[in-house]
Amino acid sequence: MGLFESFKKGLESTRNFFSSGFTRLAAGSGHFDEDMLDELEELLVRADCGVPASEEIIDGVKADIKKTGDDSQDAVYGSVRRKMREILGDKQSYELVPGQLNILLLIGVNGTGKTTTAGKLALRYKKQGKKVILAAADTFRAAAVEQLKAWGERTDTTVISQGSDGADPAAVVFDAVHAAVARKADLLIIDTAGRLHNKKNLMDELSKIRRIIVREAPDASLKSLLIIDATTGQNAVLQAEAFAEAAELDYIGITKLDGSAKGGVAISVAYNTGKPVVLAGLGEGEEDLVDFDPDIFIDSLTEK
Ligand SMILES: Nc1nc2c(ncn2[C@@H]2O[C@H](COP(=O)(O)OP(=O)(O)OP(=O)(O)O)[C@@H](O)[C@H]2O)c(=O)[nH]1
Ligand SMILES: [Mg+2]
Repeated sequence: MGLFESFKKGLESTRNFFSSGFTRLAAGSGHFDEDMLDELEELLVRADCGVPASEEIIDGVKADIKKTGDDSQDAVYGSVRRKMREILGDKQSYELVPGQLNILLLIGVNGTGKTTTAGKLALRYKKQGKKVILAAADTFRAAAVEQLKAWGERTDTTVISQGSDGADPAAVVFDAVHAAVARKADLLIIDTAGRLHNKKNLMDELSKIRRIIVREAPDASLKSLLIIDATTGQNAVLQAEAFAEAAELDYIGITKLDGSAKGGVAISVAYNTGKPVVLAGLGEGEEDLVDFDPDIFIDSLTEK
């Protein structure tokens, strides 16, 4: 399946929700007055674009109408799409820096899809002929190491772990960084815990992990990727804001866009954190991870 088809399929529920709502709104006169624009804003909020981003989109629509005098259904739809595109920004991707060790730290609350994304990314880069190592730094949950090891087997990737539960994540990261340097790996992917006793513990642990990476591999290209779960809607946005504030955050990946009617979350999260969305999870399978493309996303979210 091509990228566009994958996105279209993944975002079907959101698209149906949004475009049928839009069509219903416009059905009467085919033109938008103030009240209808308010209703359109509400529709955007309900598609999980978030209040601030939805407001900005509708302000943009109003400014366009003022400028052109065109409040027709087509013109309004075009304005909405353009404003969404502006909020998402230009396409950005996670790229490996060639000829050096790249370290990708996967962070996010429990159940969002970190381990699955780690496995999918391992497969992607193995297929490109890269030397990849996975680090099982989620030592909080009993089955976490086993889950990552299963991905290691499936993708034929070395997994660095410290067998027993309750091992120190920082010690796993220390070992993994040394292994990655010694083996001249292209990419070390670090899977971290999503749940600790409280948020402060989680953030402290992430800081500790970062300190160790920077100390042990100062020349590596270190990036962090926050994984959020689209199905949790505005909760995912709140999480992203918290991580953007407390942990150094480079990129965002959104999982479970398949089947979620909350696809607008991508717009909300980009608006509220100012960080680029680079990856989209469109299913549980090992191939169901794609680079996030704002143009394709908007074409999939809205019916052209
Ligand atoms: N439908 C769908 N399911 C996904 C996607 N990504 C992950 N999942 C599923 O979500 C569930 C949780 O994924 P994990 O990768 O274990 O999440 P995690 O963030 O590592 O969770 P913790 O280790 O508990 O913090 C699993 O059942 C995955 O198969 C996706 O893009 N689409
Ligand atoms: Mg996990």
